[in-house]
Amino acid sequence: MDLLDSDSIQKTNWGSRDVQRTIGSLRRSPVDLEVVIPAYNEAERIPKTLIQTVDFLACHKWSSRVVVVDNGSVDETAAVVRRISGENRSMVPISVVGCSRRGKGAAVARGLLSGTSRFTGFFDADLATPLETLEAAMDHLERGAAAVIASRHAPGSTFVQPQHLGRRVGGTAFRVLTRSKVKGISDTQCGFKFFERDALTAAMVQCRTTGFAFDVELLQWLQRSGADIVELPVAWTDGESSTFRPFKDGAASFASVFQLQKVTP
Ligand SMILES: Nc1nc2c(ncn2[C@@H]2O[C@H](COP(=O)(O)OP(=O)(O)O)[C@@H](O)[C@H]2O)c(=O)[nH]1
Ligand SMILES: [Mg+2]
Repeated sequence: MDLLDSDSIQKTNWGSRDVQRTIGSLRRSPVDLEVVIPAYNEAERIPKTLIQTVDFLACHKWSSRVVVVDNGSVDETAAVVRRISGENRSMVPISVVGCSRRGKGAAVARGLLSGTSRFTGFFDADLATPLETLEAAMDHLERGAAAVIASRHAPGSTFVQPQHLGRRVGGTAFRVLTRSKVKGISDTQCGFKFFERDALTAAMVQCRTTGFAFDVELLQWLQRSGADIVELPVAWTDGESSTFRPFKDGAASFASVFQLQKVTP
């Protein structure tokens, strides 16, 4: 299933005939919206997430599909998703794809770039951002926005369940660091972002960040292309368990942003 990994995505000449043929063979049946869920050791919480997501999507006018991207899970994430996909009788299909590169950013890039729907985006497996946010997001996209991102720090946003103190302090420092890189955006890291495909592809193929900080680089490239990014305030609930390791992933995220400053001054 994993015919195109993120390494290839980053080094690829997207215009070449061979690549276009490969992409053609990867295409899933056409839908209006593909929802990507990156999943790392999510065997426990993904069943509920998938059921709630397809039930929600099935009630809307847009045709849609859910694409779970699993890379590096050591639990049964992929097997659990395949089982639920097989049992799924909804109009909204569920696919699972792999990705040979590690990291949330690599997984999201893999999921987003392997589709063809007019609109696409991702959210985290813990559904920390309410699913209903997608209605407002699609509304903006259908009216011409290039990207719609959920925000925990835009005016009007609330915390139903806040993160613990350590994450809040780290998050504040990260926001200060990224403020000059992504202008006018109050929260680059909320795990809920949706896009118009052409705008997304042009920005995403430039991205090199594979870890948790990939959003910063993606938003930066979108802004450079003049894309209209809408920030939506949300009522956010911190997930019970997080795959984010504060020291390892935190340090890597800060390092990625410093690196970004060097590469794209
Ligand atoms: N495929 C993939 N998904 C990841 C990876 N790291 C994190 N994720 C997913 O990214 C999302 C991050 O959400 P979460 O664990 O709640 O992190 P937090 O909200 O930052 O605390 C979840 O859906 C994770 O399963 C990874 O290396 N690969
Ligand atoms: Mg979370």
